Amino acid sequence: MSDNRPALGVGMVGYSFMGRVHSQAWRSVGAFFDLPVAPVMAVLSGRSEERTAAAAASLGWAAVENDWKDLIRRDDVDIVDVCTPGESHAEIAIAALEAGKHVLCEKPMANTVAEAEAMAAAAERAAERGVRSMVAFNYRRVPAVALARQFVAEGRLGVLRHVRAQYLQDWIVDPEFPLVWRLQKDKAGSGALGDIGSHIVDTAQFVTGQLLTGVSGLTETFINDRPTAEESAGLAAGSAGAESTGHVTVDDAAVFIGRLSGGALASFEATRFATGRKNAMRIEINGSLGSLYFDFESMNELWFHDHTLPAEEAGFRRILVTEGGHPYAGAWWPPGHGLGYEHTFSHEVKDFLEAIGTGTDPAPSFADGLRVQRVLAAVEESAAGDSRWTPIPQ
Ligand code: SOE
Repeated sequence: MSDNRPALGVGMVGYSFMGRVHSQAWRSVGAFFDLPVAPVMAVLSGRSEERTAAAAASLGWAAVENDWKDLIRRDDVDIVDVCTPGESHAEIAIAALEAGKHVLCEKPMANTVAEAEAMAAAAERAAERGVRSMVAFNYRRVPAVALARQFVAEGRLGVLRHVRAQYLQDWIVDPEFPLVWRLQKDKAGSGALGDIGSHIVDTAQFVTGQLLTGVSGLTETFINDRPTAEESAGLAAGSAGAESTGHVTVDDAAVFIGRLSGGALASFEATRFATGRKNAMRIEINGSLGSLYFDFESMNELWFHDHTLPAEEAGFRRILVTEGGHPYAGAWWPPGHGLGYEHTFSHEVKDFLEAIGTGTDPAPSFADGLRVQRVLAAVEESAAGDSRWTPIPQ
């Protein structure tokens, strides 16, 4: 498509795992989707001069700033993409919104409910001036997850009775795995609960169209001290050579049960200690007319059981979610030539750019991010109080 579309400059803060995958999305989205605006990868910001310059060169960013405040001040930045650890989300996102920049913010949206409240209030004020904001819950943009929501909304499952959601990883099972920022409360807010539990809370609420009204939870830290890590260490960090240890200040795993606003009973499990499970983000929903099952490790598939069929022929059947008529899928490859993790981020920025271009509010909004934050806080409160039932303020 060429091209009298408005160009929108993107400024991204952070260039580690999430920065890399977001860069891939900004780079590819315009080649596959017909967008009302054209994103320009204008500026990358990071504290280390040398590393930021190297990342900008390899990821495709035109310029570099070493202070995010300078990035926000630039006239060639219309959108700020926040890919930093949670500790700086609120400050960056609020400053960007106040400067009139649209904001895409990584999840969990904040480290505390108070920060999330301030962000949601800033987003509401900004929206009055046509400034948009969205939380980067990318799994909503897996075609099979979007199809699951469609099935529920069409009534194909009938009345929902059960939601069973799990997010299982195993990357910190080794006690020698270092104390990366994701294991430090002041940087990450919480552990498995916020990092991956937030995804399954959002996915469960998105697919069912219902909100959690209360929870009862347990959290656990299995390994309390770990070798210290380099500041930039990520998920694949090694610990060789570390001479000191530091204290893990977050949960390694969280399990909780909850009740959804439509009456369904839900269970959630978020852990980094499920040996053999790498990125098993799963959800099963059982309704009066049928059931659905999804596992991200087979992300192009949705399993559907139609309970209205005679018992002799009913049963879970696999839908390969790669048809042109499936959500997002038609923009990519012919049927059967599946998608990967990175595509979910392309879909996320596509939806965000469409909302900006058409002047509509994108989802999940910062208000949605705040609701998820309240669930996380309620799980922590419950876990600290003998798993006492804890209502979620609506
Ligand atoms: C680490 O647990 C992580 O990278 C999360 O932070 C992401 O949100 C998830 O998509 C994959 O795992």
